[in-house]
Amino acid sequence: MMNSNRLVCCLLISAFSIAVSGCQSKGQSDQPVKVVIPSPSDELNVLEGINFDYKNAFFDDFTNGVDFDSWIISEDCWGSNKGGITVKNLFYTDEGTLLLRANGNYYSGDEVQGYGSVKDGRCTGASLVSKFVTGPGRYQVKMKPLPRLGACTAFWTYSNRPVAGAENDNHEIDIELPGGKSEGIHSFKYMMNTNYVTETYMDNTDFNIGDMTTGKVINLNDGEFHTFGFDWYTNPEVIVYYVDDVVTCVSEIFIPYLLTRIWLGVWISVSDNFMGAPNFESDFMEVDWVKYIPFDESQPYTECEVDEVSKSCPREQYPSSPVSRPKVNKVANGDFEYVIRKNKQDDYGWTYKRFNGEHSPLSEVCYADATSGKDQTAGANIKKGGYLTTTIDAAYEGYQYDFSFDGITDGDDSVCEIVYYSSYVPDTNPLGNEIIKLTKGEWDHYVKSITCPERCSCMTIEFYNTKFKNSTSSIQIDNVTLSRSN
Ligand SMILES: [Ca+2]
Repeated sequence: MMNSNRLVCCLLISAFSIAVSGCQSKGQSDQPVKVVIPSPSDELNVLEGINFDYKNAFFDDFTNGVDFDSWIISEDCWGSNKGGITVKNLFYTDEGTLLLRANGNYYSGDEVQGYGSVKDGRCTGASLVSKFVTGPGRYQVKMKPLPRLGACTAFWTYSNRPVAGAENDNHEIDIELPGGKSEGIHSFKYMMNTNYVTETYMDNTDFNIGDMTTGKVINLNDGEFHTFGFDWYTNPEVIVYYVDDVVTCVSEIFIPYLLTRIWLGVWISVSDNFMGAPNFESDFMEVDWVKYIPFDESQPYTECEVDEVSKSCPREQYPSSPVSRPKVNKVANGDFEYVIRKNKQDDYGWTYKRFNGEHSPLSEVCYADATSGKDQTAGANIKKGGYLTTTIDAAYEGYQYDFSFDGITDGDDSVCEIVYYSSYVPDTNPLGNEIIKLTKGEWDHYVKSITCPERCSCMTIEFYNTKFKNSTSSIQIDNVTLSRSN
């Protein structure tokens, strides 16, 4: 970024607020007005001499779900995507928020089908596109990004115009999470800000918000709502990206100028290099509101036919009743019932292994079956030399979880071990661990409160017998749950 300090300074000089009644309409537009912004109070100033066009502002807090007149719900699959996006992953809550679900690699349900190369509902997400068109202005979303690696939580503009004999004009302004790719990792300490004017000319910043000078560690999947946004100017040509009151990027190159639309959603790329591997079952992006306030006529743009989507959802399929916000189990397939639905134990989140030196077949020392769980449901077995493990990513310092499982053992050396790592996926240098000892006897329900230690980025949950290949103990495990409690 060149000359960014000057702009950051003038943008952060002071907080100010503007009363709607004091604003004059600047020009006419056919953009619909859903709700007049009641009392905008913006932390970030606008460039001097440029005014907001409040008359054509748009605000949606999704109180009654997704408004058919404002939003297209996309049923689609773009690029060389994996599973695409569908209304079946879209919900609104009785608390007035929108929930956009992504199903990761370990989704084992059958209520969602994909549109891309993966058809069984894995690697699917959800997305909205504005029916109205937009231009230069302030774009904001208050949301909780989907808190796991591998799913791209995004808020963006998109307009793609064919050009004879050349690359398309691909005009985009993107906020995407998680970031970290520039450091060779995937992390919610980073977010990506990218603007394009063709399919290759773009300016990308992978901003490390975890390094903020406040000294406070910030992770953008912390379970709190954050306000993400960008101010898109065309005169002067500049885009200012921010989260809450922190400017994350000031771009002065490859600034879009085409009329566009607002997009938001969560989706899974064909490449794990982009956002990491989606190694989770299902989780949610949650949106409180979306705001768009155009700038006045001082900010020119080029009219064009603005792309919509290849396939959209009919009105009768829009979500019609609210749901309660679900408590997400961060452990994929913790009840093991997938082994019945899928008739296999691998590929759905649990790893069944043997310690070094154990030569009995895996099928004898660590396996799942249809009847080894609680109440003769599906469950897992761990005997001498075997160990069962699963990984939870994007679990950062200070995150608290309620952890529980059902277990039974006939021995005195059976444990559950939780291991913490500073790397974004488990490596050979754990930060520390905690052990839960199982008690010999009947089925027991084990409960533990977990707090991720300093520098934590992920953890594993493991079940095994500590006498290893000399153990005579037999463990059965079921109903493993891990949910955020702070
Ligand atoms: Ca079970």
